[in-house]
Amino acid sequence: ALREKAKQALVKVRASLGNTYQPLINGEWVQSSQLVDCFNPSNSQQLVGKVGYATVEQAQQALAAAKTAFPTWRNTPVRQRAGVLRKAAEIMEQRRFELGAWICLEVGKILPQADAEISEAIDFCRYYADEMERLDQGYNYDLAGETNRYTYQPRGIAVVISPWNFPFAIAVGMTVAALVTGNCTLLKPAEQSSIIAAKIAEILLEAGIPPGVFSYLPADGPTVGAHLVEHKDVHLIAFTGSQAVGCYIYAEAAKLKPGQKHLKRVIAEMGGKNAIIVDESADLDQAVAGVVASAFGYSGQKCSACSRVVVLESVYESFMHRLIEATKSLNVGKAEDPSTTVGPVVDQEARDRILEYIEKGKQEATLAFQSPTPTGGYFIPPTIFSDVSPDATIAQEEIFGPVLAVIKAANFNQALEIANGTNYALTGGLYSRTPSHIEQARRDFEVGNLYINRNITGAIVARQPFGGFKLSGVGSKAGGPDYLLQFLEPRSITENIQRQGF
Ligand code: TXE
Repeated sequence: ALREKAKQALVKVRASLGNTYQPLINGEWVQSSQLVDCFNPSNSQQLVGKVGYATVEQAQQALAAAKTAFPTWRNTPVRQRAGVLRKAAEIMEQRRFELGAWICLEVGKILPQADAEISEAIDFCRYYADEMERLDQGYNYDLAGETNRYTYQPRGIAVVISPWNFPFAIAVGMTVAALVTGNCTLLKPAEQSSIIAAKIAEILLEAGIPPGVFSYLPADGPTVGAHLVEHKDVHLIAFTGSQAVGCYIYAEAAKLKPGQKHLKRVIAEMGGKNAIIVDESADLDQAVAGVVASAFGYSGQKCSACSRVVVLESVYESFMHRLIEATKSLNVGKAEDPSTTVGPVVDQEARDRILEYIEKGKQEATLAFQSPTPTGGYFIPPTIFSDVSPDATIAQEEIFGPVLAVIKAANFNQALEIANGTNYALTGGLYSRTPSHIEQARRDFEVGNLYINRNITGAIVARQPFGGFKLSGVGSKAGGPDYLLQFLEPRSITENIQRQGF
């Protein structure tokens, strides 16, 4: 029945392809004459819609509206702010199949994975609503004659800059975290996923977000995005995307502009070069299934994807054989086709970049397997390189495509050293039935999210706060109890309540 509903939603969404989406500023859908076409990655001829890119002037209007709305929003009872998120979650539940179909057509994600994103967004709304109500109680540390109250207040104006790879869940997660904590929020989505972001704006509007508190600004990153990052009135930037842009934002946030009286807070999630270790005691069937799902799901376009597998010498041949057999069973095709397991990559630019890495890989290592590829969209075959050196480019740089580097290790210590040997520290995995190896990995595997004997993608809100360290990110434990604190300013108020003798 669910599959049937998803199919019907796809038919309905197809009927509204080609519509135009405009920015939402101060509660109004405004007009931009700079229209940009958006095509389906599975079928590069199919127009999904047209997006009106906000101008710098419109971004400034959104900032001014946010400034005006802030005093009221910061003093709106948390229950009411949380209520908007709960209402948004309800609307997402009602529209889930339609939203999934938009994700499928705009960024080429297969329907079950698109649907999982809607669930994640709903969880973010409900969890952050509950968490903010809990934080709002603050803490009382009273002494005789003195009260001590610890409370949290919003920071001000937040800019959310979101990526295209989780165009709904990540954009919703960052946006609602900023809103429920009382910040007025401007969402600048990735160029490749502005239509699904327009749906977020529709939902928030319907859920009762007041004018000015939230604006949707589809726009070009290096001009309008950068303008927002650099603006003196912005207090906080929540970003998920590439390392280069994340580092630029971090540096820019430290620069004081004329008239700026605060330092900007940056929350940045910047990707990974994630490894799974397979030792000699691993259940190889389980390991292969986990590696294939983690490496090739959504064509490897996840910051949490497995892009390196480090295998101990004694099981290397056997693992490689099974890995290739399992990869053969993947079905590369159009994202909307129910038999597809691996869809396209997001656009021509991504495709060209990944193909360059594959060429590089052919020089650096052995091409062990490549799936057949269909034509007509931005398809890249799942690709496996074997005998990869730990310091090869394809073992060090984030490829963000369905390309897996298999690296041989002589022993477990060396495997751990190889796994830790990149600039990133996001997700990691271990397949093992050796208690001492599991213990050692718990202690020494340098990642924010470690998964033992299971695939390494798919963090669950409230259970697996998601985010890394080293060059993977800063302040980005999304979906966990620490995340909202980044959006808040803690304050302590101490009051002497002894009689003062008057
Ligand atoms: O990211 P960008 P792209 C990685 C991944 C991928 C690579 C490039 O390796 O191959 O980044 O992807 C906005 N000022 N990840 O080009 O450019 C941009 O408009 C302000 C990892 O899509 O970082 C978009 O909204 N904003 C990843 C957002 O930044 C700017 C997810 C991300 O775009 C800007 C995505 C500027 N100067 C990509 N330039 C993850 N961590 O999961 C761009 N933007």
